[in-house]
Amino acid sequence: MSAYHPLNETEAIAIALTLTDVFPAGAALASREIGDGNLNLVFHISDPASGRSIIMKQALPYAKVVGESWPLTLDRARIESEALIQEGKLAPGLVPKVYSYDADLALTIMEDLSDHVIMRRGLIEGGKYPLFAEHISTFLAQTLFFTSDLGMNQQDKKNRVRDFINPELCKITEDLIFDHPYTDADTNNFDEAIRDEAEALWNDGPLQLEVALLREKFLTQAQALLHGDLHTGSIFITPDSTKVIDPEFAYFGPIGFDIGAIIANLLTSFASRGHWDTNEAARDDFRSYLLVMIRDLWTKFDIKFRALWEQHGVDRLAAAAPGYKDDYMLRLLRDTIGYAGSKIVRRIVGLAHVAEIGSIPDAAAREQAQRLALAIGKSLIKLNRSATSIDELIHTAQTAAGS
Ligand code: SR1
Ligand code: MG
Repeated sequence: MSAYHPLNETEAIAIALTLTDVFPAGAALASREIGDGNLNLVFHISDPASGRSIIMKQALPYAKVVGESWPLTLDRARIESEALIQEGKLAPGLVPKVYSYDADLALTIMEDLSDHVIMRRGLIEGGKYPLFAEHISTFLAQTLFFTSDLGMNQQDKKNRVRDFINPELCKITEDLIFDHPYTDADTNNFDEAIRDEAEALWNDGPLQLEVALLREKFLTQAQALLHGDLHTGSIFITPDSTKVIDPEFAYFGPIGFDIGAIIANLLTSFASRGHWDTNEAARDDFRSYLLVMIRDLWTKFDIKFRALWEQHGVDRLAAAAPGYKDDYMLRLLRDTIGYAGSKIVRRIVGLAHVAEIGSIPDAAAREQAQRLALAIGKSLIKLNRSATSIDELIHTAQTAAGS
């Protein structure tokens, strides 16, 4: 047992060498710090001789993206390892295996997924993932249904809600997604070229009403155990395999938040491929591919969640009351659309951006992508309480893009 301190690569190797069932005694291990997220240290440890490797993820006591002035609980490492273990039971093969967790060092050792790519990067490079909608809809249906009051013992659920109280990480979301983009906050971070868009957000009362309602639900509705930060940077992927990582924001919240998060990030990818993209056919093909994937994702989720409910539902009245199931699924769709919109807006005006748009080299093209993303995001937020079909989300994206 060691007192907490951020590990260096030599220390990471020393700890890895204690994993005698992974690495041969005396192995000459190599270590690389590969963390490119906003919060943690991530070491890739490998043994070139045996070809074996692991990932060691250590929480820092502050938000790396800002620095030591933003302290952050180390308990998020516990939340993350417990969520990964839970998700691994409910959605086998769709998360990395956890080998061990050290509470003192806030350190989780897990399966190395270096044969996969981060989905955000894969999409930037034009990658196509034919099984993604199938895989992620299974992940969402399994993890969300079986941690909800529909699919698990309702007394046990209350104990799990307690285990996953995650106030500091939730506060980040409450501020960065559901507050700061709608006021002149210090954390906001946007290109001067779109200041008019930012100021319009700060003055759009009807939009702020919708965001306040979505925020209220995020604050109060313990519907199921969420991943909590399910963007394309939290997914490792190949054409055959999908692995969801990084559930440190896990808590019991509204189901639509997770589904909306992944759809939002597919739509920022959509917005990044505009008429500035000189290969028009490739651009249109990729955009269609993304929209088909979004429709498939929701449709498959809806079918799988309803099927689990039929087979494993634990709530008598929810099953018996005429119309309840359809009403519930409609509310999930509407939440999904509203949260997707909120998560797009924060990626353009708020603190943390997305590489598919931020890395567009031409400033005018980048500005157009940002404006398109904001148009989609705002429209989805305003659609959230009236939508009746995923087709309305697809149509919103197409209309905003003029296609
Ligand atoms: C201070 S953390 C900024 C963002 O990074 C994480 O991935 C979450 O999305 C969070 O909002
Ligand atoms: Mg993360």
